[in-house]
Amino acid sequence: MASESDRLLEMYRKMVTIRTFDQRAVEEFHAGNIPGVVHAYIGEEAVAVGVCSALRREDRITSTHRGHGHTIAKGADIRLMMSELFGRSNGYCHGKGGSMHIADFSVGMLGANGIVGAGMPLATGAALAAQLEGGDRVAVSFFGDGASNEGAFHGSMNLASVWKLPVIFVCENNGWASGNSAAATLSVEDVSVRATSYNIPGFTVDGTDVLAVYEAAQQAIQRARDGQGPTLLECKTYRWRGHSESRGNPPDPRPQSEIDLGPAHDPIATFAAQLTARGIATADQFRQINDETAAAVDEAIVFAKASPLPKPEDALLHVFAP
Ligand SMILES: Cc1ncc(C[n+]2csc(CCOP(=O)(O)OP(=O)(O)O)c2C)c(N)n1
Repeated sequence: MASESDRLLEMYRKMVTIRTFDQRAVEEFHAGNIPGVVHAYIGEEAVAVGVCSALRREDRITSTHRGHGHTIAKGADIRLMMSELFGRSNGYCHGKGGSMHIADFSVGMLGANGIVGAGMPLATGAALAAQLEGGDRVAVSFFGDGASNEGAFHGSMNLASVWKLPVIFVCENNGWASGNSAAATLSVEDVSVRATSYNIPGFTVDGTDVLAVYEAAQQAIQRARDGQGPTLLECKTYRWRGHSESRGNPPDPRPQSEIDLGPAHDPIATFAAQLTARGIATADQFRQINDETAAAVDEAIVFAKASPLPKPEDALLHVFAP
């Protein structure tokens, strides 16, 4: 079994992998090498890694349009992810899905999703499946503050509560839904208070502190495994980039002072400081992990670029279920 230090350093490595993957994806997108759209997860790494580190491989998650972080945290292969972003036939969806349609059932990642809020009923269904299967698997749904205003959020939470389903609803509250601020569009300050309406526990944690997220997730997961039903866990976080990297977007409406809050609450720097204070790692060890991660992401890009594009005659292949 891995030691406590190994486990924490693995969490650090995952966070750096997500950061580096998305920084490089943003660069490649603006160089014109990635078609479609990319929603960067930069700044939100502690949420995906805090929650997924408390899960087992066989637990299931559903993700969002901003899904690279969840997918990496759950253990997907970054080479196949990068190939999918580049639209190559070696990608997770044979290059036909792109950034917002990556799934890897082998690690319990049921899919990113271009439809805001659509992952919540899917995770609720996965939790129902887990309940029917017996055992103690759980499901997690990641979604944004904007999605918590959707009907899918309320329907899923209600049913999950009534049937005591083993699902954890993880709201990544980055304060914005595309160009709309949470302040202008949410009826509440903390999304977690909405749990009261569904008679389930709701918590708000600092989503830039991976250990705080991990501990809260662990409690919610244990509750679900014990058959006590769902939890709503809100993680307050910051989105460093604009809503998406798509070309021709309107300018970011956020004031610069607000954009600056992200790097001022850098979850990776925070975690590195915590690990250093606990004597778990030195600057050299962090540097080594950062270098190894950069090399792995570079290699994923080389792999993607060397992979073939899908053939026109295969356009209808893998599109319909057999
Ligand atoms: C059902 C639906 N409505 C609207 C959109 C357009 N849209 C894409 S992302 C987004 C904002 C989502 O905000 P949030 O849920 O807070 O997630 P974040 O982007 O902040 O991670 C919107 C409105 C969509 N894709 N699907």
